[in-house]
Amino acid sequence: MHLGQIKSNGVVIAAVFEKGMARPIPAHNMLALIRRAEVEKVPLDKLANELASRHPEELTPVLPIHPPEVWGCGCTYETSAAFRDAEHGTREGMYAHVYREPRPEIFFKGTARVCVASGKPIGIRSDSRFTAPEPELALVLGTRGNIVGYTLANDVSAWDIERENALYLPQSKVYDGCCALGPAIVTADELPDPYNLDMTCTITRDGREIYSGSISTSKLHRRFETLIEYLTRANRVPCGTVVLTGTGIIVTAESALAPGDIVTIRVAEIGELTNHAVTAE
Ligand code: DO4
Ligand code: MG
Repeated sequence: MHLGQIKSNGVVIAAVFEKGMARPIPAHNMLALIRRAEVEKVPLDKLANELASRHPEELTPVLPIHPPEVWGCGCTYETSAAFRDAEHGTREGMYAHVYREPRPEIFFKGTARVCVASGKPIGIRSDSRFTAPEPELALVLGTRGNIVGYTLANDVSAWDIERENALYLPQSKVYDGCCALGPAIVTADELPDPYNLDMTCTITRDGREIYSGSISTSKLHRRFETLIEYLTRANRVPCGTVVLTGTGIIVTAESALAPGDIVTIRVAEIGELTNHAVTAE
């Protein structure tokens, strides 16, 4: 089932999305819906179906969830680790170490404040010369760190600031419009093999495609359970936390984001996350 949120009389509520139409779920936003499914111990899709209106409407999806916390995982694909080490001029540096060692890289990406829906602008820091999209599969967690659904994410990052010094990572990762999520959350039951998804990413500038790349999640070097286990060690993340599982698509320097660029991330089973870039002052 594809779940998300819509705006009804100015209030954000959850909805079931089917064939381009939405069936609103009154009096629940996505977080409340997930929490209720957990408390009542019923599958999320079953509860959503019971509570949703029987009358599909043409409504624009907004952010599929307002996550209390978003965490990012890094160097989970060989392409990401190798690119970042090359940037630092070392053949096998700290990124390869993290790729190889049992403990994964996990960083705080922000809260709902920095998240934007499909169709809304993603940010380019005004003090960055090389901001890149990072197309990633994202996990939506329940109260016990269980995966309740999957969505797409763009972990937009200022790679030049990260490259200057590793201690600048939080500044390269966290700022206005740095995290796009959507278009919808696909419930876990509907995605039996999340390690076999084909993801593509394009960047379009002035109507011309300037970058196109793809990756399969089969190339992911970590299991989701491992990422969640490390994330939740001595760290009880709240229900509705979103975990970005890392990028396998590394864009070229020529396609460093410029204002007006359109980034589109696609996974057939989930949908299309499209955002245009603007300068974040
Ligand atoms: O170490 C830097 C961040 C890595 C990252 O975000 C990724 O691999 O997706
Ligand atoms: Mg990333």
